[in-house]
Amino acid sequence: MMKTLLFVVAFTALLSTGSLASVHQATCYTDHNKGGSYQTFTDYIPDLLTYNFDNQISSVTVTGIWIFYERANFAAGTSVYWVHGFNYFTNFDGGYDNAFSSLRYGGSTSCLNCDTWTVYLDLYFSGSEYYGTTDTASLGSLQKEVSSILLTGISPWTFYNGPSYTGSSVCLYPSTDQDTDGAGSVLNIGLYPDVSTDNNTLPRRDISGDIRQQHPVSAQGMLVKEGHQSSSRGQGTRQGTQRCLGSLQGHR
Ligand SMILES: [Ca+2]
Ligand SMILES: [Ca+2]
Repeated sequence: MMKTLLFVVAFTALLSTGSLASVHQATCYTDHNKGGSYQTFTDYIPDLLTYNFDNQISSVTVTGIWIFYERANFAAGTSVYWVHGFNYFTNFDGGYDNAFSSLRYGGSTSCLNCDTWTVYLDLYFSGSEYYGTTDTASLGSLQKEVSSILLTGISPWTFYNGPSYTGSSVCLYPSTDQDTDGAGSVLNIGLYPDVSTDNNTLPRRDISGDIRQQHPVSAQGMLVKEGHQSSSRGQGTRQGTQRCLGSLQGHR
C-alpha cells in the first residue's frame, strides 16, 4: 500500500516538473506502418528541417490532436492534415506522404480534455493562432480575421462578431469528434476548419473578438450536436482549395 502511494506521488512530481513539453505526443516515422527512423514530438515544430525530417514523414502515432502542414511555419495554402486520438496510428498516403514540413498540437499544453478555444488566422487551423481558456474581449492580432476554430473539453462557447459580446453570435460545441482510450480517458474536440461554412450567421473572417464561455455541460460528455459535420473519424484533410473533411478512407 505504501509502495503504491509513493509511486503515485513520484509520478505526479515527474509530470509537474515539465519533463514533457506537452501531454500531446506525435511519433513520426519515415516509412509507412511505423517503419524507418522515427522521432517523437511533444511541442510545436515550425520547421522539420531543424530535425532533418522535412518531407519525410510517412506514418504517425498520436496522442492528443495534431495538425500537419505541407509548408513550414504552419502556413496556409497547401495540404493540411489533422489526426487525433489516444495512441492513434495512421499512414500518410498520396499527396500527404513525404509532404509535411511543420506540425503543432491543438488545445491545452498540460491537459488533453481541458476547456480551451483556439482561433486561427487561416482556414484549416493554419497560420497565426490565438488561444484561450476563458472569456475574452479581444483576439489580439486576429481581430476580425478568424477563419477556423478548434475547441477542446466539455464547454461550448459563443462567438460574437461585435464588440463586448454583441452582434450576431453562434454557439460552437467541442462535439464534432470524440476519442476514448478504453480506460476512461476522453478527448472531446470541436473542429471548425472553415467558420464561413460551419455556420451561416457569421461571414468569413468577420469574427471580431469576443468569446464568452457558456454553461458547462455534464462531465459525462453528453454534448448537443449542432448542424455541423458529425465526425471526421480521427482525421481530416485539405488539399488545395478543396474541402474534404471526413471524406478520407476510414482508418479507424
Ligand atoms: Ca517517407
Ligand atoms: Ca513540405
